[in-house]
Amino acid sequence: MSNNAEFSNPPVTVTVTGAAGQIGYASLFRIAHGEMLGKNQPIRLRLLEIPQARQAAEGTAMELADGAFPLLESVNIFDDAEQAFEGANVGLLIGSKPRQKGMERADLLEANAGIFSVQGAALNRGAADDVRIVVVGNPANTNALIAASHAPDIPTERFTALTRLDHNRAVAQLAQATNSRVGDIRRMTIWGNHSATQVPDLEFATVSGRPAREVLGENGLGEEWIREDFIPTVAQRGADIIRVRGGSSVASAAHAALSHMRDWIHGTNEGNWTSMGVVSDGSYGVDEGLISSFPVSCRSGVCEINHELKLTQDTQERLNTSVSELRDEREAVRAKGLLGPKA
Ligand code: NAX
Repeated sequence: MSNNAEFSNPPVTVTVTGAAGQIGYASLFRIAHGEMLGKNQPIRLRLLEIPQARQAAEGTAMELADGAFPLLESVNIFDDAEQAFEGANVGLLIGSKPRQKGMERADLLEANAGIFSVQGAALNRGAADDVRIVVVGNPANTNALIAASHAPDIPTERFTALTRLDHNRAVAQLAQATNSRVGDIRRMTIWGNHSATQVPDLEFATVSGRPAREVLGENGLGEEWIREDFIPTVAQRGADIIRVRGGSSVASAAHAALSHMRDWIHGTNEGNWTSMGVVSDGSYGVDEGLISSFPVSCRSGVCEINHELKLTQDTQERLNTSVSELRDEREAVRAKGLLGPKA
């Protein structure tokens, strides 16, 4: 597709599932433009779709060709997970079954377990040794857990779930409340599940280097704003977007997924961190092995949970509730025999 003689890095293979969907469409052109892996990083795209949506993915590939992206070496389309993940260095697992009317959460879990178990096994078989995976498709945390459980040869740390959109929403809310710029906000945290039980936490956040609580206080905002406004606004933002926009979050979700992967590979800024759903090591009362959102710092391609924080009692109680939901999700899929050998 392009002559990459001018780029010195060897190409990276990026597999995107749900490529013909909304978030896929909002992601692919930016990936091809180097906004995820950098402006010097040639990319080979492998797109996975279900057979019915293959043609739409082919249309997207035509548009990608028309973008004449210098970094884009090739685009291949598959409806078979094993082929799609062959040689993958990066996996964006966006495609999933949406919740339909009358569907219980357990049904949704089961429907998606079918998808993510197959994809986990396919990753295990064919992905590159350095593969890094972010699961966007909901229920993202448990889908990531299912995929990881079917990939015994891939370290569980390489399977992550997207909570960066929640993180970004929290940063935006704090910036707005303190009349500051988003770039002035650091150390925001999302704990727990990517669901209504998530725990947005600004306890450690700073605004231009000052404690967020102090700056909020100067703006006449305190505990009540945090409990009644900040936390529910962030946790219910997805539903609010649907109500106002008439459709779910798309471009902001794509942006979050790209930022998640960029920070993982290129690192978080010194003195700052981000939020990611990563496998728990038992910290903060989160059962070992669950995929939960934590504050993580990334360096040299490795993200680590920050262990030094002292949670308020309220945050810990909220996190316990979210963990209990994650535990229930894991048990629901385990009971159906949908967890793989590594669970
Ligand atoms: P769309 O319905 O537009 O696209 C999903 C695509 O996935 C469809 O093209 C479908 O054909 C494909 N697909 C289904 N099963 C597949 C399979 N087995 N293999 C490959 N592709 C498959 O949904 P979209 O708006 O793009 O959202 C995608 C997912 O992201 C949903 O599960 C959604 O709930 C989730 N979200 C997660 C967010 C997060 O922060 N973690 C936020 C945004 C979003 O709600």
